[in-house]
Amino acid sequence: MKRRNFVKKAGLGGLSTVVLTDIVFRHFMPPDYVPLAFQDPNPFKMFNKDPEMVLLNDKPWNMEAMAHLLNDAVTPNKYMFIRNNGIIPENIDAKNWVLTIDGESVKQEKSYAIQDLKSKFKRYTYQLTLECGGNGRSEFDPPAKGNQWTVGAVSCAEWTGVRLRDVLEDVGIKSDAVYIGYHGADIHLSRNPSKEPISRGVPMLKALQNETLLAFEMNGEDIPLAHGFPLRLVAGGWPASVSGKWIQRISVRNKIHDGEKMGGDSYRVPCETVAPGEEVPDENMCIIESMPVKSLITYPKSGAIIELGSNFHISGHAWAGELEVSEMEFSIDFGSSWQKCSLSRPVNRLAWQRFESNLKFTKKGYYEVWARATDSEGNKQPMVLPGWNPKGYLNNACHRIAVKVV
Ligand SMILES: Nc1nc2c(c(=O)[nH]1)N[C@H]1C(S)=C(S)[C@@H](COP(=O)(O)O)O[C@H]1N2
Ligand SMILES: [Mo]
Repeated sequence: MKRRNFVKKAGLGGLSTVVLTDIVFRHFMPPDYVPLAFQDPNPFKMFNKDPEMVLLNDKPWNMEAMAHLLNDAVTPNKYMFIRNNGIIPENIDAKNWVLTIDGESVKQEKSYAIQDLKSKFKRYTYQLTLECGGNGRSEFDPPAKGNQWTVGAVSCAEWTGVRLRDVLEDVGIKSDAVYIGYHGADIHLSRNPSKEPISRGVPMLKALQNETLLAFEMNGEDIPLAHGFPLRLVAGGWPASVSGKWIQRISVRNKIHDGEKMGGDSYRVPCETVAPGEEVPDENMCIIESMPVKSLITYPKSGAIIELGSNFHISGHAWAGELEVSEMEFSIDFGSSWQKCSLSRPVNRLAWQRFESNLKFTKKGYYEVWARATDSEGNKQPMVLPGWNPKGYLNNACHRIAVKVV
C-alpha cells in the first residue's frame, strides 16, 4: 500500500521514469489505475498472511484459509480470512480516531476519542467466532455470484474492547430504539465519497449482549489493518458482515437499519425454502441473524496418508451461532453410521468448540472422514447443501476429508 501512495504522489509522468521506459498508452490508463509493475506482488506479505492462504480477489482484497490452517484454538492473524467490500482506509490517524454515536434513537449525539473509550469503560476479552455469511458459497448450484468461498471464511480470534452496551448506556438510548447500524472508514470501490461499501447492523437485543464489543485489540495486539484497525465492532455468531471494521459512527435507529447491503439479496435469504434458481419476491426475503450449526475438520489435512493399524487422530472446531454445540460425530462410511467425538465447552459464549477423536482403520484403501455437529436445539448439519438462496449464504453442509490407508 505504501507503493500505491508513492504512485499517487509520483503521478503518471513520474511513473515512466520509474519503469525506466515510456508507458506508451498512458492516456488510456483509467484514473487511479496502478500498473501491474507497481502492484504489490505479494499480498500475503502485505497482510502478514501465511502463503498457504487462498487469494479470491484483489479488488477488493478477499482471502480465505484452508481447513487445515484453522487448527489453532485461537485463530492467529496469519490464518484469518479477509473479507472487504471496499478499499481499506488509507492514512489512518489512529491517535485522533473518534467514534460518534448518533441516530434517531439516541437522547443526544455523543462522540468519544478512542483514548476515552479505552480509559472510561471496562475492558472485556472474548474469543468470538466470525463466519462470513457466504462461506461455502462455491458449492451452490445454480452458482451464486460473489467470492467463491470454500470452507475458510471463518475465524475465532480473541477480541479485546469495551462493551457496546456500556457505551450506549453512557450515551442514553430512547425507548423506541430497534436497531444499530455501523459506518466504517473504508472507501467505496468507485471512490465516490458519498457511497459506502457496506453499512450493516443488528437489532438492539444483539447490540446489547455482553459479548458485543467495540474492539481495539485482536489476540492481544492492535487489530491488524485489514481487520479493522483501530476500532471494530465484533458481534460473534452472526454473519461476520455485521461486525463492522474501521468504525467511525454507530447510529441507533428507530427502524431496521437501512444502510448499504441491508436490503435486496444482500445477507438475506428466502424466509421459506424455495426451489434452486427460483425468483424470490423482496417481501419473502429475511435478514440472516444467528449463523447455523457447522464444523470443520482441521487435522489432518485432506489427502492424509496413514499406515494400517496406526492410531488416527482427528480434530477440529464446531460452532452454532448464538447456540452451543451439544454433540459432535464423525463417519468413515459415507454417513451410514456415526461415532461420537469428544467435544469441549466453549471458553465463553460465541466461541467455537474443539472436538477430537481417535480411530483405527482395519482395511487398506480410500476413506472419507465426514464430521457432523448438532446444536443445543437438536439441529444437525445437513450432509448436502441446504436451502438454496440467490446469493449463496448459509451453506453448513458437513465437512469431509479424504484419507488413504496404506
Ligand atoms: N467497514 C467494513 N466492515 C466490514 C466489511 C467491510 O467491507 N467494511 N466486511 C464485512 C464482512 S462481509 C465480513 S465477512 C467481515 C470480515 O472480517 P475480516 O476481514 O476481519 O475477517 O467484516 C465485515 N465488516
Ligand atoms: Mo461476509
